Amino acid sequence: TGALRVILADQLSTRLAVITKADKTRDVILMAEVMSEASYVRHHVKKIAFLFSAMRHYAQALRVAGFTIRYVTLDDEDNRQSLEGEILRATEDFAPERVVVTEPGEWRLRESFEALRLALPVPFIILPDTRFLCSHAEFNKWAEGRREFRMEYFYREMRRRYGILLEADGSPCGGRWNFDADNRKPPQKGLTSPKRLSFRKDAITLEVLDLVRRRFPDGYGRLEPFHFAVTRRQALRELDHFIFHMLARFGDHQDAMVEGEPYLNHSLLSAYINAGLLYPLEICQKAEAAYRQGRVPLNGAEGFIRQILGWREYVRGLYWRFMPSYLDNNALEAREALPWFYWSGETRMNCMRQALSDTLEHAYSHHIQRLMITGNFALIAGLDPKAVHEWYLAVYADAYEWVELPNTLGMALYADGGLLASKPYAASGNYIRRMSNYCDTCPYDPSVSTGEKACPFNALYWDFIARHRDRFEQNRRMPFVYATWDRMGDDKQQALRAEARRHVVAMHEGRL
Ligand code: FAD
Ligand code: DLZ
Ligand code: SF4
Repeated sequence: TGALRVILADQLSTRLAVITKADKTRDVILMAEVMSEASYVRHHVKKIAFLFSAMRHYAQALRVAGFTIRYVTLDDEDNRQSLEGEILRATEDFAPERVVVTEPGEWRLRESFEALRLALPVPFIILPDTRFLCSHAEFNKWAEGRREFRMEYFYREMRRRYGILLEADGSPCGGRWNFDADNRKPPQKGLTSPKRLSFRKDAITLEVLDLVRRRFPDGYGRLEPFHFAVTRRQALRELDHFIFHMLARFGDHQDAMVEGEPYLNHSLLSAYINAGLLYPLEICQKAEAAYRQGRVPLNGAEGFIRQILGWREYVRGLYWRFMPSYLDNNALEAREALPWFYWSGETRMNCMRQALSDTLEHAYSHHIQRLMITGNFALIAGLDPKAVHEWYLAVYADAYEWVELPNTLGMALYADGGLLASKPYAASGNYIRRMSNYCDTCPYDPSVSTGEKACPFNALYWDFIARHRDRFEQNRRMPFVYATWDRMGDDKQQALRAEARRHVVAMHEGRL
């Protein structure tokens, strides 16, 4: 055998060198469903089913294209149930001249591949992941010597490098780089979202659903209904559906939240991009084309492109630059255990219950639910960052550590001390009332801060502000917060802080 070429579950792309450089006559492609990867956190069962079905479809397409594939299913009796074990076993069986893999997306796997290198009798070649638009070297060049790593400046460079939304003279379309000021509109009454696609489940998917049902009986989340795209062709249909029907309104309601509308105008593409079914650049180019054809306004196209060309590449750059120590950050010394309702969804707080039940049901919630509901609560209640991180890594179909960790630890929890975010995303019930309709049916009242009907976000917010005064008082982006706090006077401050402590006790006792 020539080379043993390994494809991981989130590398289902045919443009990676591990495939384009393969010799169909001599090489073997290895793909393996393994328990170690399926259980290192308590993954949502839809995430496991999506990945296994997409892997099997991808392997089938390669087989049709003439490649030799060793595909190891989870149920295979000989399966050693870890990637390292399966690479070693295939090396024993095929005696390849070398083993080739694309760099994995998580530090933990990268480390164990380094150890595997020593155990393999043949050279082990780890190739760069060229699906990303900014290489490690390019990111490090940008980051070198900077004290602050602000996404906005990184994003402008990426726009220039890829010529996205630029005028002929190189200036940004519309005269500004960022149109966020036009976005973030609260939801008007009756805001709904166009119908989403649902893909027919073929024999492969049905078999995978059966496997997941049998092997993960206590898994997190609801397995069915299962609507995911599982091939590139289907994912491309999802992309076109979004560009044609949702992108025009993406900007306006990017931050809105509506009960019973988990998707609104979001793209639902993250799971597909991250697994390799879609390429980030093709998405940005299609969004730009829709703008140039006059089908979508600039604020929608720009806001969407910024998420992919900007945020997504930027968090990946930070992850690899600061791992492995990044994982241990806990700048705000948050130590509260993760309350059980994050897993069960059983809480009286309606905003939390909606975000958590969307998550259980769909392995999805949109960015503002992740950041300003579940993330904000974790921040102001002082939940332990590692526990929160493991939760986010488990429950979303798009979750891999390279993208999840900076978003959780940096953006949502400020646990990296402001490396990523210039201010903490802490908010009281008032923000949630403005941006959603969740408060309308909640037993708590967002305008009340102490007493039986008090919205827990209020006292927790003020307690957060008070307990981190030393750190945030000088923050340029929080000018009025401490003035407001000081104006409240001693009695009110004491009452709010006592109320916050009661909320934390109630949270641990499952009464919140
Ligand atoms: P859209 O709103 O339609 O955005 C378009 C695309 O932009 C997304 O598909 C995604 O690829 C990209 N994008 C948007 N925001 C971000 C961001 N902040 N960082 C990186 N890419 C972004 N995203 C993940 O892909 N995996 C995660 O595990 C993940 N964990 C998160 C955890 C927390 C606490 C927070 C606050 C955010 C997290 N995000 C994560 C980012 C973002 O919430 C999701 O990418 C988005 O909700 C996916 O839904 P969508 O495809 O409908 O996104
Ligand atoms: C997430 C995941 C799961 C659930 N299962 C597998 C698997 O069985 N086989 C595999 O090759 N990869 C799996 N993955 C994805 C890996 O964990 C992923 O490559 C790393 O998280 C790095 O991004
Ligand atoms: Fe959430 Fe408070 Fe509104 Fe209830 S009142 S939905 S807890 S913000």
